[in-house]
Amino acid sequence: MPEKKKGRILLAMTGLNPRPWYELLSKARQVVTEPDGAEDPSITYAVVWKQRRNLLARLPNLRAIFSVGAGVDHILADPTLPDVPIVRIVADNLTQHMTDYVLWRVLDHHRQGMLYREQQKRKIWREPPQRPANDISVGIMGLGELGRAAARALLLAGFRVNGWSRRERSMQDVATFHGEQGLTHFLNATDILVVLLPLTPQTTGIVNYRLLAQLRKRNGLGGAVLINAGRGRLQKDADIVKALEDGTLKEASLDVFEVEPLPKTSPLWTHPRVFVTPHAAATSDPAHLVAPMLAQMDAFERNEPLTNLVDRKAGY
Ligand code: NDP
Ligand code: OXD
Repeated sequence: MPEKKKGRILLAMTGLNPRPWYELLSKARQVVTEPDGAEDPSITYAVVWKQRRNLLARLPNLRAIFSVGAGVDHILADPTLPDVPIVRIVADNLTQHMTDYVLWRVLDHHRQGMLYREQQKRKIWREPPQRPANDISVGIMGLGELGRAAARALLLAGFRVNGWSRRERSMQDVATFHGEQGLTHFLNATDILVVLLPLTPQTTGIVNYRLLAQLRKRNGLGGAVLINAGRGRLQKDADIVKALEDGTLKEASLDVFEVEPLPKTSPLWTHPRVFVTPHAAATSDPAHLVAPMLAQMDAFERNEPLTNLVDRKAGY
């Protein structure tokens, strides 16, 4: 039985199955999925994914909000959010999933997976020219927890790596750029663009036609490639289709979309040079993430500081 004196958790999720989270959290603490009224005084923590607007606004004893994802745009979208600390996921398990996804997609584009699948369908025996990985520059937008881990893996696989961040960053063997002033230089030096940015007012719609047109197209891939595993609203779906059609982009791997689930009418579903995954690049696994979340709550109750806090002003 969970100890009664430990802070109680409100588990508030939409679009995600709360069951496994509930089962694991409730082994250690009392958990409810609905507050007992808008001003329920018994709630100490909220564990959330796309919580209902207004749900947290008036809970008088809420001390911290825990995101079950690395991204927190789903939390900050609520204009009534109370002013309490927000903790996000930073975990080896999630980072490894994302690193796998990025490596998988970069290697598939680099080794012409789309072309070979098409050739196989038509029983064509033809070998296109090959370029070594060190002739390809992968540019990562977002050099945070996930971007840096992906960069390390790509370097080990032999690629050249560029990184773009908000503030100036340095990373061994990575050419780093930052801010608006660094963006054009970063794009002009990038063959395969990997987007691992958070969604904020500054990054919304950033992956548009104008940006894609600045990517380098001199590589053996026959054109620039886009991989977006950040957030769907970073991109303009229609601009990606246009860029694919006019040769600005050769191929794209998209894990996230402006509207999710991706509407059945979207041309991205059937585009021959688009690889679609359903926002599954790095799934939050409660079996790995609940224990550290509970440990943070215990530490907080011993007056230790919370870690992996969101900077609300920066929006991530
Ligand atoms: P971090 O907060 O660790 O890193 C964010 C990076 O983006 C930082 O380098 C930051 O710059 C940079 N950044 C933020 N705003 C700007 C800006 N305006 N201009 C330039 N750079 C900017 O986040 P994570 O690496 O942990 O996660 C990144 C995102 O990945 C999440 O926010 C989420 O949206 C997405 N995600 C997607 C998943 C999926 O399954 N598809 C799974 C998990 C996460 P600086 O270094 O200067 O702070
Ligand atoms: C996340 C996600 O932000 O799964 O962790 O999208």
